[in-house]
Amino acid sequence: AVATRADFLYDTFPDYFQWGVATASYQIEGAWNVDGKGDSIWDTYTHAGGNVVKNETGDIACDSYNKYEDDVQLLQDLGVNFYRFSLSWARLLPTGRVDQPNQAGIDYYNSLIDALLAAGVEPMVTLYHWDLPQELDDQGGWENEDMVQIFNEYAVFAFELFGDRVKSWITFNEPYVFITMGYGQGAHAPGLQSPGEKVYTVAHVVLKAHAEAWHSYNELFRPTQDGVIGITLDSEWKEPYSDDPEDIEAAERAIQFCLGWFANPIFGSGGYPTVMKEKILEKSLEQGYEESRLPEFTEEEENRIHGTSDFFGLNHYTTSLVQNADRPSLVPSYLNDRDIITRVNSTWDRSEWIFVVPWGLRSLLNWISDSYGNPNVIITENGMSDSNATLEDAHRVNYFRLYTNNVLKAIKLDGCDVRSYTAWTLMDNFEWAFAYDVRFGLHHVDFEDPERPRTPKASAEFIRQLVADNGFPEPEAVIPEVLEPE
Ligand code: GBH
Repeated sequence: AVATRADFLYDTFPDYFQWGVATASYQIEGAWNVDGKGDSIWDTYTHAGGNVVKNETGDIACDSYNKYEDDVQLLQDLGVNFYRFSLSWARLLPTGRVDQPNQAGIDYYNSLIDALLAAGVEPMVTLYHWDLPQELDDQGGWENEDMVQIFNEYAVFAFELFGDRVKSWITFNEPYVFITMGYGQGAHAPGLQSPGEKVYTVAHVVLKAHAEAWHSYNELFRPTQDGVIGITLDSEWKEPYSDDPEDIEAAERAIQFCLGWFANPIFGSGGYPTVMKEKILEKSLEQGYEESRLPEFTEEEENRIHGTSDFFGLNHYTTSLVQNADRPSLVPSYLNDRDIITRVNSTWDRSEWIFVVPWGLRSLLNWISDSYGNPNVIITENGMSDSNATLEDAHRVNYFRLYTNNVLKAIKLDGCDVRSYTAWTLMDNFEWAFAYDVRFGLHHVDFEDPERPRTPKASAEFIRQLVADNGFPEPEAVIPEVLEPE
């Protein structure tokens, strides 16, 4: 019989496959104002009030600044190969600039890295997971062209300090999200609302900053430190709403406007996707602009950015359906520029904004392979939320089981070059605008208790077994199948 999309694949991952879990500094560390740390834009944004559920903050969060040894123990218990965490730029450099480092911040990350290595867990470090030092935002933040060199100096500072032990670096986490949320919708720090203009100019600066940091590592550090450095991009899978060719084209366009925006300059043909250039120019002229709201790279810049990633870092959570739509609008917006309508299938199981569509990840991995010449992909985040505090998180176990099985199918049945998988997240933490109301953790954290105790959920045991087995070995007895939704 021919296998269908819903069939579960009993097999193991390749021997080289690596497993990890992830966190980010602002979401877990707390200790927002101790030992010389500077403020970040998330300190400002949460303290301002009115921006985040219940006006919660990351002031304490999981208190990982003080409890990192507990975190390392949890990682060791899970048996994962690596831990993906991010550096708080303002803890290392309170002003954002390298001329005034904070020794306590340096000591903290040295201790964490050393504890990880002693526990047999490789550190994977993200330089920027959204907590820009406030002083740099005061100077224009990511709108400021000077950020290209300022970020590069920070990156070099981190390579010099930690690169003897850190062999995997990620420049930016999800530029699409922090730019559209922070500068488009205003739902993340720094809370600006310029969805038709600043989103594009900020992305331009971020792409250049990423490229400079990659070149610095490549030229100055790779020869002695011998690690890898890349970027993490996020994307939903966009499934055509119908088999109407216009919807098929619209779904492709939707991916280009999200993933392609950042991936085409680095992994694709270079520069922004053609469809973005065309649509945004057309809309801009209609709206009375004299030129496109999408900036252009010089040929030199385009070449400087192209090829600047040693891997394709991918964060993926969910899928949506895309329908073609003409969206004439006088209001410039990256959402309207796409000319699509997004829908969901009401039969899909969901939790908050996540619809459980496991085959969407397999489709996306195939799209990346087809579009960018089968690059080596590291899945840097994938996970499932809930809004209750249960330890019996069967829905999360189901999500991980089916999503990781689709990674396995992408590798074994489709030939996609996926090298690792990272579960989001080690423990419940500060979930940005949703604060503590939305939980993604493998471990429950009690935010009412000053000790912030961590307790494993059923999903932690599931991941531990998955890592131990390196996949899904053939079951000894026939067990009832859990079929995927179509
Ligand atoms: C990732 O972002 C982040 O890298 C990570 O820090 C985060 O904790 C994790 O995923 C889980 O969210 O309900 O319509 O308002 C995901 C970015 C931003 C996507 C908020 C969903 C809310 C959609 N997310 N967005 S809505």
